Amino acid sequence: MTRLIYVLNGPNLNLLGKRQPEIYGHETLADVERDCRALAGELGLGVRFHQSNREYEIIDWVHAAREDAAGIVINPAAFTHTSVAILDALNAFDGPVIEVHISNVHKREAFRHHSFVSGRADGVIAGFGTQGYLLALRRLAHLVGAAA
Ligand code: DHK
Repeated sequence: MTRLIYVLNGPNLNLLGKRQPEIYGHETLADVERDCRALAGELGLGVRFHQSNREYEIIDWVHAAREDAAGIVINPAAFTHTSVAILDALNAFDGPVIEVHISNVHKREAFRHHSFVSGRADGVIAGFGTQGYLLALRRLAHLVGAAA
């Protein structure tokens, strides 16, 4: 059975590749999605990939994940540092959650050093660029016992 992983992306990540490339790199979110799908196929995982600039949509996808997902990769972007609501939604999800940040948030402004989501995440990846998503999928494949 293919295990389904939700890969959720927060605000401004639709501009990945164009926005502050010195921090977030030159890859677009479409590139990230393509690479996630390719790796997921190798790992025996399915992927549902979403991005939104609206907090409630991310919350709704976490609720949807309760129905059919084995795990979640989430880059909440700026909501990382502000959203108790996303934390609460993730607390209502039973499977493993990996939090990803493209940049090393700890090397940046002090307001980026705190994450509400880390209070729920089973692992946190920061500063590995967009490769962080792939590392997160590999970890989830291990945690959910994927076929490959
Ligand atoms: C992305 C953002 O948009 C910021 O608001 C976060 C995160 C960091 C990232 O590194 O992926 O602070």
